[in-house]
Amino acid sequence: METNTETVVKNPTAIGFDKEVFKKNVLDNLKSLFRKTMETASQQEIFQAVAFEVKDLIIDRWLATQKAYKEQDAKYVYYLSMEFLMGRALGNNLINLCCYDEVAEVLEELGLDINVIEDQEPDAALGNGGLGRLAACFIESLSTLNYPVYGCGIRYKYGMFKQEIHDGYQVEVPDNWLENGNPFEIKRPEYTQTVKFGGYVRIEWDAERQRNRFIHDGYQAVNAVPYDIPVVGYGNNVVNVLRIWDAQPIQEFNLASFDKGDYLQAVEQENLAKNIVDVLYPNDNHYSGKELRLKQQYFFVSASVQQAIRKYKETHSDLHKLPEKVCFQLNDTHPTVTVPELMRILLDEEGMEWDEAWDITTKCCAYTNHTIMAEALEKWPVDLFMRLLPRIYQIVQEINRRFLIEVEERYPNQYNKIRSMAILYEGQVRMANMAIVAGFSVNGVARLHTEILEKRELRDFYEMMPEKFNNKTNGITQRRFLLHGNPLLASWVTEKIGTDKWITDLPLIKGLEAYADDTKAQQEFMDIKYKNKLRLAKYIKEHNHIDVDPNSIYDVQVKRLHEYKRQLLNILHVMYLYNQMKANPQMDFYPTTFIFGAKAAAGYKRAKETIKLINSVADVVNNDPDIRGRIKVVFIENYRVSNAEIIFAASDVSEQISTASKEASGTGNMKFMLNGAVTLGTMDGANVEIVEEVGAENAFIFGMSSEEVMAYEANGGYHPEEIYRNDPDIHRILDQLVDGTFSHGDREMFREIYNSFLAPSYGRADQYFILKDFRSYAEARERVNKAYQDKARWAKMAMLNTANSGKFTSDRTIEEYVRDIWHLKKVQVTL
Ligand code: 9GP
Repeated sequence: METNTETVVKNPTAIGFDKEVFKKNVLDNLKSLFRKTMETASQQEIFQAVAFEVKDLIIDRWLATQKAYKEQDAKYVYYLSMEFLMGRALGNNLINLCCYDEVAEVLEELGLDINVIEDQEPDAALGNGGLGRLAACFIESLSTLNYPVYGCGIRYKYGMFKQEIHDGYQVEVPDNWLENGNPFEIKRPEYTQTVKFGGYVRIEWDAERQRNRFIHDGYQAVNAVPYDIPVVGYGNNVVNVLRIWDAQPIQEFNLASFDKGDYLQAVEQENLAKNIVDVLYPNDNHYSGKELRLKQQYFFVSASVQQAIRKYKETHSDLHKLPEKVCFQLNDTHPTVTVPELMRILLDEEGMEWDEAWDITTKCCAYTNHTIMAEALEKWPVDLFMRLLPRIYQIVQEINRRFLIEVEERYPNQYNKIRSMAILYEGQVRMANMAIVAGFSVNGVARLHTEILEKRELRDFYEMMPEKFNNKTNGITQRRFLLHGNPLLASWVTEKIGTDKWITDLPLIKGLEAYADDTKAQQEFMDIKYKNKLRLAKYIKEHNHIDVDPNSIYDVQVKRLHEYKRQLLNILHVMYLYNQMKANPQMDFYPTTFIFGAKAAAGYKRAKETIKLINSVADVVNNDPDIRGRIKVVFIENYRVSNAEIIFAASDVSEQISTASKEASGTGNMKFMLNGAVTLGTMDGANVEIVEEVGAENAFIFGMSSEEVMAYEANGGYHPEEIYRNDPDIHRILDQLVDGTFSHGDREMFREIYNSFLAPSYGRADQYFILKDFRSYAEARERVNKAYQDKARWAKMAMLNTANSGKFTSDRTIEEYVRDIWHLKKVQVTL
C-alpha cells in the first residue's frame, strides 16, 4: 500500500503550535465569547473556548488545502451520504493536528482534565450505525491520504435520538446536538442553492434549437444553505470539508404576499423549509416510504450536485470533461436521485442532448450497495415521486425506456429480465436499479457480500454488465479507534514495533506477531486490557449503577438492534447458562459479564421487546444470590460513537453473530479486533476476512454457512418446533419467555418473541435461524470460556487479533476506491 508517512509532521511547534499562545487564546476566548474567566466559566464554556482555538489552528491548513487543490486543478470525489456519524471532533482534531498531548498539558496547567473537556462535546450523531460511521471514517482517511473530497450530507437539527432506559424499556429523547452551537462549523451563505419541489412541467418549443424545452413551473422552492465542517488529515496539513446543508425559506414569510394572493404559497414554502432537515430517520437497514424522506434525499442531492457543477464551471468551460474532475459516490441508494438531477442540469440548464448528458452522467456516478436486506430496498411509489419531483420523474421514465430497449435487444422476449431489472415496475421507482444502470461502478462492502450480490441478489445485472461490479471490503480509522480510543495500547504498540508509523500504515502492526509468545509482552498486553476494563467498569458504575468485575470476561455485543443481528440468540443463551448454573452451582465456568449496547428504531417493536428482555434477564440474573455474580448482564444505555471507543478498548470477546448472509460487512467487528478482542461469530460479512487474516484458531466460529441459510430460505425455512420438541434446554428457555420467570410473573410480556419461534403472526417461524444455530453457539461459547482460563493462550490470541488487523484500516479501503473507481491524485499541502 502506498503511504504518505514521509509527509507526517509530528512536531507540534513545526505546525505552528505554541503552548503559551494557545493558553492565552483560550482565556481570551472565554472572555470574548462568554465574558467569563477560568474561575467562573462552566466546563461547557471551556470546551467551546478550546474548540474555537483548535479551529483557529485548522483554518490556515484549510485555506492552504483548498488553494493547493485549486492550483493543481484536482479531481474531487463527492461522497454523497444521508448519514455521517462523526462522533466528537475535538479529540480527533487534536490527534490529527499532532498536538493532543500538548493541549492536554496546557489544560492540566489550567487545572483541567482533557477527558472531562472532551466529554462536554455532544456526539455529532448524524447517522444510524455502520453506514454513517463508515462515511465518517472514509472522509478522515481521504484527508489523511491527501485526497480531495467533499462529504455531502444534511445538517439535521436533531441527530440520532438519545436512548434512555426506563423500567427496562427504551425511551427516545430528542438529540438537540446544536443546542450550544457547533464551534467547528462555518456557515457559507455565499454558496446557497435553490431546490425546487412539486409543481408541473411545461413544454415549450425552442425554435432556435429545434427541440422541446422543459420548464418546471408552479413549484415550491427552498434555499439550501451549507455549513462546512473541517475534516483534518493526520499530520499532513490537509483539511477536507464535510458540507452539510440546512434548509431556509426562500424569503421569510411576509404579509405583503397576503395582498398579492399568494399567502398560502408563502406559508407552504416556509413550512417546507422548516421540516426538511428537522430530523434523521432513525432506521437502520430499513426503508420507510415517507415523503419527507424523499424530500430530504432530493434536497441535499440537488444542492450538492448544483454546487459541484458551479464549482467546476468556475475554472472549466467544457462540461463534457466533468468526469475528469468529479466523481459522485452514492452511499447506498439514498442519494440515487443524483442520476436524474445531474441529467436535468445537463439537459435543461446546459442545453445538452440526451446522449451527451447520459455519457457524462454515467461516467460521474458510482454506487455502493450496503445491504441485501429486502426491507432496506428503496422503492418509491410512482405517484408520490412524480408529484414531488415532476421533472426528475420524466427523466427517470426516459432512462427506464431506453434501458428496457437495451434489455430487450440483449434478451429478446425474456420478460423475467425486465421484471428484475426495470427501474419503473409495478408502480414503483426502484432506486437500486437506477443506481446500477447509471453507475459505472457497483461495489459491495465485503467479499462475501459482493459474491452474494453477483450470484444472487443482482445476478441479472451482473450477467449483463459484469465489468461494473467490484468489491471494496470496509475498513475503519485507527486514528480514532486505537490512537484516541485506546491510548495505552497505542503507546504500547509503538514501543513494541519500534515506530508509530502504524498510525498511517496499519499493516505495520503485524510487527506485534513477534511478541505473541513472549510472556512479558503477553502480561503487558493483558495489563492494558485490564486497565481499560477498569475504565469501562467505572463508566458502567456511573451510568448503570452496576458493579462489574474487571477480572471477568467482557463478552460484548454493541451495534444497532436488529433481528438479523441476533441479540436474541445472545440473551437466550444467557438464560440457558443461568439455568445450567442454577441446576449445577459448582459448574466449571469462568465469570463473564455479558455487555449489550443497542438502539432500536423507534417503530421497531420486536427490537424494543428484545431490549426489554435483555434488561429483564439482567434484573433476575444479577440479583440472584445463587449466581454469586458469576454471570452479569449489562445493557449500556445510549450506545454511541463516544462510549463505543471505551467499550472496544475493554472487550475480550466480540459478538458478531448475525445470520450468515445477512450482515453485508460489519465494521464494529474490525474495531474490536484492532483492540485485541477475539471474534465469536458466524461466517458472515467481513468476519470471513477477519478469520482469514487472524487464523481460525484465533477466533470462535459457529453456525450455518451463508449457503446453508440461503438453501433453507429457498425452501421456505425450517421447522423450529422440532428443535423445541427435542431439545429440553431450548424447550425450557422458550417456555420461560411465557411463564413469568423473567417478567415478575407476567406471562404476556414476551409472548410475541415466543410466538416468533413457534407461531409467528407474520413471516416465517424463526426467520433468522436462532434455534437452528443455538447448539453450535452454545458450544462455541463454552470453548471461549475454557480458552480464557488459559491466560497465556488467551493473551496470545488477543494480541494476534491486534497484530492481524492491518487489512481493516479504512486507509486501505480508500486506496482501493481511488485505484479502481475515483482515480484521484494525492495533493501535497504546505503552509
Ligand atoms: O448493514 C450494513 C453493515 O453490514 C455495513 O458494515 C455498513 C457499512 O457498509 O452498512 C450497513 N448497511 C446499512 O446500514 C444500510 O444499507
